[in-house]
Amino acid sequence: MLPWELINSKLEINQLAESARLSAFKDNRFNKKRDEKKVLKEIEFLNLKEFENISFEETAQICEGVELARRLVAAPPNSLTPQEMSIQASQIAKDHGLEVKILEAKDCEDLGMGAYLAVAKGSDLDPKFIHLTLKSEGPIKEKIALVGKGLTFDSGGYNLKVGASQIEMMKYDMGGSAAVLGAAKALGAIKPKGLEIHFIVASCENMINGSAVHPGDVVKASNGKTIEINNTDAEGRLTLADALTYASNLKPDAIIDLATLTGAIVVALGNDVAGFWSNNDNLANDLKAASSQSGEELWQMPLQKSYKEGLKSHIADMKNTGPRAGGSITAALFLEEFFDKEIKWAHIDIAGTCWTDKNKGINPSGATGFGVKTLVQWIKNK
Ligand code: TOD
Ligand code: ZN
Ligand code: ZN
Repeated sequence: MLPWELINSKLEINQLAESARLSAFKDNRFNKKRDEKKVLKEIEFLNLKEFENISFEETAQICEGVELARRLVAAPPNSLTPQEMSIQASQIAKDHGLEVKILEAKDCEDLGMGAYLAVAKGSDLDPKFIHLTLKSEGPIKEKIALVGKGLTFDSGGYNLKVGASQIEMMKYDMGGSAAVLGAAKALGAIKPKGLEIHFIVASCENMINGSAVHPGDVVKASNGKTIEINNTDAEGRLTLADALTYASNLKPDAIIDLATLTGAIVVALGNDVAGFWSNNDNLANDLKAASSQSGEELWQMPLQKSYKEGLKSHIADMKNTGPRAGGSITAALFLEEFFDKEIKWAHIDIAGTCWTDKNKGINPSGATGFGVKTLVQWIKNK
């Protein structure tokens, strides 16, 4: 029995329920225990007489979003392909009444998405550009775009991941899109008022074949800027360049992108804290508030303008990789080139927090579902 004098609000009881449910999460889809029926069925709170009629519905809806994100990240790359990601997104749309638009390679070509398609062409699997829209009933007071990096596998391309770079882990390189799709599921169920929310994922693989992009190639993104690809393993920002341009063209009030973008942020902040950057103090403060409520830890990093020097190219408008020093910051500065300046923006690098080898009550697969709870809380706080 818990000392109930510690629990003095419906919020804390819901937080307790959420922790219990997410700690009991199991994912045995890919092993012989797949038919095991030992799953948590019910949590009963006793002697809560002073708290009558508490609803756990919203907590359950948020947990479903986190659990979906975990399943997406944990799924092997031969299972969660761009095609499968688009099918999962369409299912969310169907279940919760969201609009769904899946752009094929040709549609992306017509939009001039030369950066995204340069990454995608190294794979024999078709890319799928996913756009879900949740529109509340009644007057819309704010339009938001949530963008997730959706590399279902990142080999590094011709700048192949070798040595200790954990290529075998790179099924997780769509953790940002898992957070966005998990949030789409949760918010599709919660149905917040007065908001139009766009969920955008430029999904593809980063692979090597006869058509794969060469280190040194110059490509043009859909906002007309040219990029010299001096490192094919910095592919996430190339896909995000076109995804952010697409989001910007929707003229949202705010854009948040989430990506497993750089190892540099893992070196800087580790596996318990994600780094974020923003061009707007109000948005930054709102994100910090949502993070302290969700329990998902964020730390604000600088948009150090002097580091833009490192992205200068002799041949194109910019290059996609700067010096190793400050690598997570130059990645954020690169992204800032791909949306209209007056749009409030935040970038969250979850390369460290999207996966854990510490079995902190999280299912043995290690996928955390990081980002869903903070995105949902940020929206709920509006
Ligand atoms: C980088 C710009 C992107 C790449 C990232 C990725 C690194 C890896 C682990 C620290 C490196 O030095 O190889 C770094 C630093 C720990 N690599 C990265 O950060 C090429 O992992 O592939 N993004 O798509
Ligand atoms: Zn990469
Ligand atoms: Zn990547």
